Amino acid sequence: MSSLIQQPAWKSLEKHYQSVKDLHLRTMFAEDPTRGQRLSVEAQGIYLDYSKNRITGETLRLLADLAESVDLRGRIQSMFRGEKINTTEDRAVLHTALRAPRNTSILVDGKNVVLDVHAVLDRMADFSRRVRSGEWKGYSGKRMRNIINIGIGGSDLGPVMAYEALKHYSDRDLIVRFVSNIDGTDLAEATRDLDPSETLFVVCSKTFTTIETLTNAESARDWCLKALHDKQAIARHFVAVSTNRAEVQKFGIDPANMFGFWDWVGGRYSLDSAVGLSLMIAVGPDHFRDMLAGFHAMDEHFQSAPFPKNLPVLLGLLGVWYVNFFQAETHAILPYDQYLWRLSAYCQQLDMESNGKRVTLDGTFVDYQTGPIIWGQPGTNGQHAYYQLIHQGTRLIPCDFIGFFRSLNPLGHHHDLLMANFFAQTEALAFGKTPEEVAAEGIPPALIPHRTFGGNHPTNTLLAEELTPAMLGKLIALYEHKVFVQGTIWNLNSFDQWGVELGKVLAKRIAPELSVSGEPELDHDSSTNTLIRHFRQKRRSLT
Ligand code: G6Q
Repeated sequence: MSSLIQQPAWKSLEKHYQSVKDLHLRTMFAEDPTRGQRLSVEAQGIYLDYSKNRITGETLRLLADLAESVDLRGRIQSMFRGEKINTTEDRAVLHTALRAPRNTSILVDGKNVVLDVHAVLDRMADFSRRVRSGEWKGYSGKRMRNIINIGIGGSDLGPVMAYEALKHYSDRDLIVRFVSNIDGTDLAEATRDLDPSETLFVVCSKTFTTIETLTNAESARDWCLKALHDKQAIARHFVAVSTNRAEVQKFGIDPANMFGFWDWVGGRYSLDSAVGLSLMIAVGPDHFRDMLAGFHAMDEHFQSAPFPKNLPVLLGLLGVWYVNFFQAETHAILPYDQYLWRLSAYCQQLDMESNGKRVTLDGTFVDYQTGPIIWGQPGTNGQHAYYQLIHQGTRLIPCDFIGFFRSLNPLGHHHDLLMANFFAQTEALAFGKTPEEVAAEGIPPALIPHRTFGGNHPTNTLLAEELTPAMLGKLIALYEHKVFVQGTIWNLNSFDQWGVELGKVLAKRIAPELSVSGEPELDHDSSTNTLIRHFRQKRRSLT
């Protein structure tokens, strides 16, 4: 048995669960008219209402005990101090240093990394200004009008999510696109209407060995050379973001046009490093720095706020309550803001790649559930699709609702209607509609079960003033730290990703076996062998 489930706090939670699992939010709200105010907290401009969770004061107290029993405080300090808490890769975990103010000092192997961080940020800012002003010219002397980020996973999801989120603040004269999929369609569609002489590629890869990114970058280089006819053009149309100088050079990108970062930045935690270069070009260095300040403000809150008022700790512990005691399989993130339409996909990687693990830091198998499946779409679209299952399906799906007081695009009464839906959904999810209430509406008896809503579906409501760059930084840091809290409780290394590494190796073996010319020997299982042969045969007949 693992030490986690033997903790007195865990055992107390198990016992406590039995006594609260059937309590209904309807009853809890009826018994305590102040619950809505009491179970809420405001910090860093974010108002979190967590009263519509299936918890009592005792639940919160026991969850806080659990956090203390795994030394969450100590782990937070270890991360911020730059200790090598990514033990399987023997690395520090210091994405928080990427947003540390210039005058601070964080040492890794005796070196103040904050100086390096700001040196790169200054170079990025200078380059972004030159591109935005037209001072940076393409090979034929034209200014850059198109920016294409080539990257995948952590080198794509962060920049694309943040670019979409901050589009309102971006230079609308620039076309900014993101290519990630090795499917040629992605690059073909991204470039088909663009002029190579006005296009800048930002090739983003921590390792600079990722097959999708390098293949896309090579094809992008061919596309450029076909129009510009001179290898010298590459230096004006390609820049790299990477930790691997040698590979960048081998690809043909001038190291003077490379923006570095460090092995203590995980891919999915790298948006605020040079990986955010295309975002910085789009929104400008000032907005980018505002975003970093937002990240940093949340970092400080996470480090210093007492647990009962600590946003990432609260969200993390509530998540553990549902995953481990209610056995919830998934968690939905539902932003009611069109600009945040990629946030759920971003959080999906952040959470599932970090805590999708079944082995603890000590190398033993867990005997409890770990990271949930993260999913979602922006409201109100989801309401016309999958909310049905959340309301009336058989599963318990905790949800985070994220909304803003003010819209960046005030248009008639759109925003009030959006937010009316926002509030109505969490209300309906919590309280449902009883058979008696349905009957009172004059619904025929046969339809009453169909029209009844059980309610008791837990939600968190997060509200902020407006989607600014700083607020985006705060929201992302909030979810980063929530994931850390949960990884700490589950005793996981949230910062490696061996499952992703596996994928990078597997395809390399099969790629040569698909060769059109020969009939390479196959040594897989009978299903894979047959599929490959079938593919080769069909493809040959189609060429
Ligand atoms: C993120 C993962 C993974 C990674 C991509 C791209 O935490 O490690 O999503 O970001 O595989 O890797 P490169 O940046 O090295 O190309």
